[in-house]
Amino acid sequence: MLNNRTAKTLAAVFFGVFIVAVIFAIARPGGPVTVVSGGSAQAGGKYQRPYPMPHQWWKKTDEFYVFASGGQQCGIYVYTLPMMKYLAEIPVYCNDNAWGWNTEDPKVKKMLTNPWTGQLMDRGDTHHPALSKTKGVYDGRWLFIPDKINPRVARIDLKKFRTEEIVWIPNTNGGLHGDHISPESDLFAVNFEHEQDPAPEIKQHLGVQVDPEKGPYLAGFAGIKVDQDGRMSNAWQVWGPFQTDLMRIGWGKSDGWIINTTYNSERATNTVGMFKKDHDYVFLWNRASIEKAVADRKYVTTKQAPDVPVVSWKDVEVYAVPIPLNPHGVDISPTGKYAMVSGKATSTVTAVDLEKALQAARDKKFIGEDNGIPILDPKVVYAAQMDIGLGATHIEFDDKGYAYIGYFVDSDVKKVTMGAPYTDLHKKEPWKVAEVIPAHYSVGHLLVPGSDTAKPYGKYLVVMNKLTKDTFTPHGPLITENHELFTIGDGPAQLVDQMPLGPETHYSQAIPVSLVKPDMVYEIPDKIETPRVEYDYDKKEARVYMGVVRSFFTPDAFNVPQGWKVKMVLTSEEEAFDITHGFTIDGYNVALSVDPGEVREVEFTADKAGVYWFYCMWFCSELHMEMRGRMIVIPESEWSKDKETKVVLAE
Ligand code: CUK
Ligand code: CUA
Ligand code: CA
Repeated sequence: MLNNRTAKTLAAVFFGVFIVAVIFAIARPGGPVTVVSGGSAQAGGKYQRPYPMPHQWWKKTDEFYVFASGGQQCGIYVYTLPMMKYLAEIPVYCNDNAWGWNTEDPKVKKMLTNPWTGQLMDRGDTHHPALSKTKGVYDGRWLFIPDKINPRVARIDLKKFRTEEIVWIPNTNGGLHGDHISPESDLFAVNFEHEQDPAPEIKQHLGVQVDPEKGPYLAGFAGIKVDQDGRMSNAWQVWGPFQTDLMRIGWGKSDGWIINTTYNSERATNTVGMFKKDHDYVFLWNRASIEKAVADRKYVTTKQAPDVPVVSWKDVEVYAVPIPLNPHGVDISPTGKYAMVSGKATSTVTAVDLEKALQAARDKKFIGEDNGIPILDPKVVYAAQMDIGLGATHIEFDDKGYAYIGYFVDSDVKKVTMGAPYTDLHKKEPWKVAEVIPAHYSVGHLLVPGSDTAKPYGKYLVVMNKLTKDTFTPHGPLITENHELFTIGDGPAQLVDQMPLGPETHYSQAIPVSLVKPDMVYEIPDKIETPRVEYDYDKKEARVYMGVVRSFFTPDAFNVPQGWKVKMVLTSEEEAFDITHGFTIDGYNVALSVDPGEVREVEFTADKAGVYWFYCMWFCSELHMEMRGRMIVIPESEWSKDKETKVVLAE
């Protein structure tokens, strides 16, 4: 046997040889493409980067876009799999200078303004993005994302990677949480996690009184109709005694059912109170029964929203399945048969057989009721209850009959076998741990591409850790998040990459690159506004129509009386892709991007007299620095009509 010292010397020699080999490889420019080994995957495996790096390597190697909610970042992060290349942010609920999305654009401002109070709400918290579907699988048209702070839902157009529309939800102050899209994308639904003392009309219709200080309060969820062209509108709300946390809209075996969890069946107002009962619920809501209640006019409307029907939980078909201690995630298996539910304060994860649950509901096999909601017998509807770890959070599914359960406390992912029909796929004993995958650290959501569809893609697992600790180089007390990529499928999961991503993603969805075909430029409108300045003395408004093209603003100077409103329409006449211009004015708190072919509006008040340069912020040509112009703000007492700017266009 080698003594310790010999072993160390041998190791040093080995390491030296390895280093020399690497240096040799690096020192051969123009040599054949090699793969530098030493990663965690199979040496020379496809997840390692080649050296020298061929141009477009990432583009040619990536298979999926990932859309990750940004949490307090307010929008969506976009990156790719398997190369983990951070590409973009899609701004939604906050001003975002980097991505040219600010509220001096009246369209952005309108979307972010509460229609009932008129208040601009440019703070947000995004949690659960949902990709649009056709026939239960992703179609690459839109991405939906609600705000948790304010009651609103955004739709992002995947042609432009931009927020296209925001619909505000009436009758609630905020606290929207879980959400999901129906298999044909005609209904988007979102849970009210935070209980409310709602409008008197709602309390009266429900026949429930609320003590504004002590509660118990009311909650429910909202249904949003999505048109063929994506346009959203409030369709209905269901209100009742219980808050609701996470949601899935079923498909396959659970088609037509909205499935959500409550962790506060106690209807308490503090943490201790929310743990009083040893169980809470998963609810099964029959979508058709809600629509029938609306059609039968069994609803009320409120002063705030006279056209949004509010239905009582008593007038719809709903069942409860007891789930131990404060469930959080509820996720549905690919055939729609199982709802897997995690309990935050229990070591169990429950698999509810939705087929059996719906049969038991038809047979009226109840073991009681809670606030009038019939309770199904766990003995009949549970497919399994697995006691396999601490702090279960969320669950994802692959294409081979496995479920992946994230654990916050255990800091790992348990890969488990599911029951029939999935036993045909994995051919193992069902509801057992097949593999424990360590995470760094404390798992929140996880992502397997296509997990919430009838046909998951499998192949990759991204673990979204809530804590990062010692993973990356230190950078102060507020620490980045960590998305960890594993390959899954044949053989044990392999950690192939880790990526820091800013605070704080909750859930992500991934779609094949081939299903998203973004436009790279805007279509230049048929009629381009002639550059000009119009002065409206009645409204005290100057309207500036400005052309934007390398490397000019036309007009490049305009006069405006002090105190007037300035409304600008900026038209990019660029047709070349990747030539974005910016528009900002010294001292005026105005900044936007103008993408190729894009028409952008800006509004502000010219409240300070003097000469103010505006300039382009995106480096667009070698004359980028020269791409600037002047706004001259003249005190009203010195203004006369002959100061009006006349734009003379060069022939
Ligand atoms: S919640 Cu954040 S990890 Cu909003 Cu989906 Cu569970
Ligand atoms: Cu246009 Cu820089
Ligand atoms: Ca509880």
